[in-house]
Amino acid sequence: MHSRVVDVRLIFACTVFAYATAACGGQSPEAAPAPAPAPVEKAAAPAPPPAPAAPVIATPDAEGIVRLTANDQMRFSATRIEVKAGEKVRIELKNVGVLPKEAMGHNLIVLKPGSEATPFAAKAMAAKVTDYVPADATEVLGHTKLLGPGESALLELEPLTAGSYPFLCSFPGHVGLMTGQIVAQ
Ligand SMILES: [Cu+2]
Repeated sequence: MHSRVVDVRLIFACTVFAYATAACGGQSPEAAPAPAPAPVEKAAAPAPPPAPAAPVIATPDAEGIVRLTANDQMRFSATRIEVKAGEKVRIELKNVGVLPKEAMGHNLIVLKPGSEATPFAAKAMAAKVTDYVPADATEVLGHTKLLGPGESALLELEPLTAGSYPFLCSFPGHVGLMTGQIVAQ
């Protein structure tokens, strides 16, 4: 017991000396190994950015209608709508939110293949009187009116040729979250 205390004191003294001169054990300061860095308390890793969500797919129901909803969280219920090429497309959009239309209205606009939803939405912001659908937009294949809470509308499109057709809600600020693709195949 006694010798252990002495040992501890010796080690302590040597450690203090080592810090003071870096020469404990007769090594020159240059030869002293760098003290191992104190273990750093690992900070909680920041949450990884959310992975791109897998598309939620919607297809026509038994009546041949794709049922899509939009909510107060600025989300469509599907981000990918799969239809058969060469068949008429019917998509029902229902606004299932409760917020007023002026604050959280939704529409469904389908664009021609190759069109970009974001620049379209930027143009559409100025078209409030026409429910955020610019009258002169040539890339629009079809659209619903702007829907308030509890409202729904049916959008019918002529048969699509195989391809990918962007869709979006053009209410100001919604395009970042409310876009998707209609895939005809
Ligand atoms: Cu919207």
